[in-house]
Order: sequence, then structure tokens, then C-alpha cells
Amino acid sequence: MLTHENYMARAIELAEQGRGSVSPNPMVGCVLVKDGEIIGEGFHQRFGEAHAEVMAFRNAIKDPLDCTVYVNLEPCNIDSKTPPCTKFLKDNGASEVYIANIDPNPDISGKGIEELNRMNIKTHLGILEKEAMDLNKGFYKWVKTGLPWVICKVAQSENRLMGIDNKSSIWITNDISKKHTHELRSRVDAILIGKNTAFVDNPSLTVRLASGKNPIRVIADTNRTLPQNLKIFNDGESESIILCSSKQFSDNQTSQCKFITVEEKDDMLYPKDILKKLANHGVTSVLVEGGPCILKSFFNEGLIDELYEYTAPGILDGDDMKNPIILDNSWNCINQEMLGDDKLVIYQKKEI
Ligand code: AOF
Ligand code: ZN
Repeated sequence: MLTHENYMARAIELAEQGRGSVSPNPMVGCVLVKDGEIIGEGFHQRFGEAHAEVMAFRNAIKDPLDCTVYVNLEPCNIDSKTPPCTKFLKDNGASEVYIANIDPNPDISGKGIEELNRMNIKTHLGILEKEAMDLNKGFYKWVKTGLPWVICKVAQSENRLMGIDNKSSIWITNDISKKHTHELRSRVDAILIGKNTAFVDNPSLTVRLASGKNPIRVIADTNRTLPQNLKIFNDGESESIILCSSKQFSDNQTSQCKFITVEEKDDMLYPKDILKKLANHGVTSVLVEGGPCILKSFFNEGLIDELYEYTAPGILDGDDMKNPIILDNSWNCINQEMLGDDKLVIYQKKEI
């Protein structure tokens, strides 16, 4: 006999399949259960298209009348790009709804549940709440603060150097770490690097070693000095955005990339405005893969939510490439693992 948690875990698993295609909407999955049997499953597949609840009923293999619904997000009660799920659930015979999280969208936030109760559909809130919240942490932060969830990645030697100088491209970590980074990239909407990394490494910033969608590539290039022959401008693998100074330029677009202007502060693009502009562009999560300079600017402004620190064995020379992030007790270590000889430690800010 499966439990409520088992059915909700399945809904979360289904929701995950929408990753990369639904943003800035949340990932939502839905399971219909009748007489102890799963009779329908669905998930929100693409931004602007049918919600998870509708998909689960569409896929039902039996008459869903009087079924119990498991959905990781409170059903919506608004007419937006799609009609309200609350009415849909009533019209299609749902008798009870198990929900993991309240929808933070201020137009919904609790009103979906109230409406279901008004319609005499019983609701139960909080099943696997933490797991579901973790799945949609980008969406939650984006709705509540108008900023994306920020993950920083650092690849360093044992003596915390991220390279030997800012003109040479060297690989510090091993192939397993590289693949792991590609998986990490596939879980975010966008990836941000600085002009120098773009110029020296000429990276493609894709997820070619993992399955999933390529994130939007974002390069901070205050004065628009990058040459146009870089891979990100020509390979067509994903959208490319150049962030540049609002003092000097206006927003515009060419066939190769989009230019978005950002406020300048101390001759650098102001990190908080970078995040605001990306959020306005629908980015709910961003991976910062830049060098020490860009990492330091985000860290000093307290804008990092999560840090992935990959450390390879061995010592490097060169002191201007030191990892600038020194964590204090306002951070939790949430996971650590060995990737071959490399060590990965993941930290998350405590107050979140
Ligand atoms: C649900 N089920 O599967 C999702 C929900 O523009 P729309 O019509 O797609 O509505 C978007 C809002 O609906 C989104 O901001 C979020 O609050 C909620 N997402 N709700 O009942 C779903 N994806
Ligand atoms: Zn809905």
C-alpha cells in the first residue's frame, strides 16, 4: 500500500521533467489515485501550456470521478495563460487534493486552497513540503524578491587558486567534475561569466556532457569589447546575452546576441542590477561561473545563495587567482562527495 508521501514523491519526480522548459513558471507534477491505484499522471511541460493537473486528467486510464489528486503546488484559481485548475478539478470529479506547497504567486497564495474548500473538495497541505520547496527554490525566490536563485561554482587547487593568471586557460579539476558541472548547468536557467573568462577560454557553456537543456549564456562585458568570433556568438546552441553599461549603451539585439544594459558601480556592472535585469528576462536561477573578480563582487554584496566548491588535489602558483569566497557560520554545508580525486562541497546560505 503506497502512502501519501509516495504519491507526492511521484508528483515531484514528474514535475522535474519540466525542468528547462517551464521557467519562469514553477515545475509542477500531478498524480491521480483511485482505489489505491495511480490512474493518471502528468506534469507542466512547457511555459504557457497546460498545467500539471490538466495533463494528469488527460492521461487518465480510468474514469477519474471521485479520485484523489496529489500535486506539489497549490492549484491555481486564476485565469492566466490557461484557465483556473480549481474549477477544472471540480468539473472533472476530484474529491480530495493533497498539496506540498502554497503557490507564492500573490494572485494565488492560499486562494486556490480556499476555493477548493468552498467547492467541497477536501485539501491537505504540507506533504513533502521541504522536498517540493527545494525543487522550486528558483521560482520561490524570483516571485518573492524579484531576483533569481544564485549558485556560484568554484574550481580550485588545494591552495585555493582558480588558475595561474588571468590570461591562461587551464583545467584544474578532473573529467568527472566537468560532467558534474554540466549537470549543474542543465538545472539552471542561465549561466553567467565575465568578459575575461569568455575571451581567454572561448567556452560554449553548454551541457554537452549531460542531458538537459542548455542554459542562456550571459556575459558581463561592461564596455562591449568582446570579439564577435567567439563560440557563444556563433554556435546557435542557446541564447546569448551581453550585459553592458547603461551609461554607454542602450538595450538592443543583433542576430548573434541580446544586449541588456546594467547600472555601473566602481567601473563594474552592479551585481544586484545584473540579477534584477536577468529576473526581468524570466531567469529564476543563475549559475555564476566567473573568475575571482565576478565571484568577489557577488559575494561582497551578499547575493550568493549556494556555492559549489570543486577542489582538485595539488598546489598551483600565482596569487591573483585566489578563490575570494571565505564562508562564515552563516552558511551550511549541505553535501559533500568525492568525484574521483576531486572533492565537491556544496554550501547554502542559512537564512534561506
Ligand atoms: C498550477 N499547476 O502546473 C502550474 C501552476 O500563465 P499560466 O496560466 O500558465 O499560470 C501561471 C501561474 O500558475 C504561475 O505563475 C504559477 O503561479 C501557477 N503555476 N499552477 O495549478 C501548474 N505550473
Ligand atoms: Zn493551474
